[in-house]
Amino acid sequence: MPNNISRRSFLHQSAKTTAVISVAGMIGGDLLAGCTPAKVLGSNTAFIGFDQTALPYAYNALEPFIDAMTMEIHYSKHAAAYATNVKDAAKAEGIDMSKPLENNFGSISKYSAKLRNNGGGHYNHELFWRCMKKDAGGVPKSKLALAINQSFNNFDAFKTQFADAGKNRFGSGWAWLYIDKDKQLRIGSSPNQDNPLMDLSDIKGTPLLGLDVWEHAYYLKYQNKRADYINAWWNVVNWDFVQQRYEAI
Ligand code: MN3
Repeated sequence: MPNNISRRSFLHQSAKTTAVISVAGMIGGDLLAGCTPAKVLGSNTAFIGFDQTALPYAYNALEPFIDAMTMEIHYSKHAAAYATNVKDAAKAEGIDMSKPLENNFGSISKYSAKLRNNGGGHYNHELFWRCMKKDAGGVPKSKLALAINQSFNNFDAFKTQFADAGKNRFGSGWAWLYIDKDKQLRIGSSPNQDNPLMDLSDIKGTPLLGLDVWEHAYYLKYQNKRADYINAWWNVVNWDFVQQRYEAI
């Protein structure tokens, strides 16, 4: 314990941290009961741990829009490697892995590139898998639908702007629907495995919906046609999950 922190304030801080995590865990569990094994996902304050969680559906569940082989390689090779590597980096850099991974994103610029890239890679994919579902797509409902209409005029205009964020991301990265500090919905994109929670990100906020536009996410089926992949992806968007995240904020 650093000398300048008294035992009393340390204990107080620890208790506060524990309470926040418990509440977040309860919110996440409640929201997603029977929906996904990742109980810790759900609200903006709910956390993602350092271990890779089970994919909440079969590799072929998102066919024909995302093929089974792409899903298998993406989940069991690419995403699995991020999960392994983030733990290596966290161990080397003295990070407490019992705490939420995203706790580190606000100061990620102070850590190694290995932690940034693999921490982002792991977090983004854990979120991405849950942003998709078999027999999903359609349109958002309720408060999220109202907010999207308010922020982007209408759902079609939102889709166009979001798709453009993905199409125009040069090289590898992500498109995001996120909520900024003023609770406004925003669309943006980040390079590589960065995300809006990171202190060095150009866009800042809490991600609600993420789209992986790395070639490994679509190349086997769509080759160079990223726009076709994005167009097909709308058919598997799990709006219930996105809405739960939005309403939990
Ligand atoms: Mn990926």
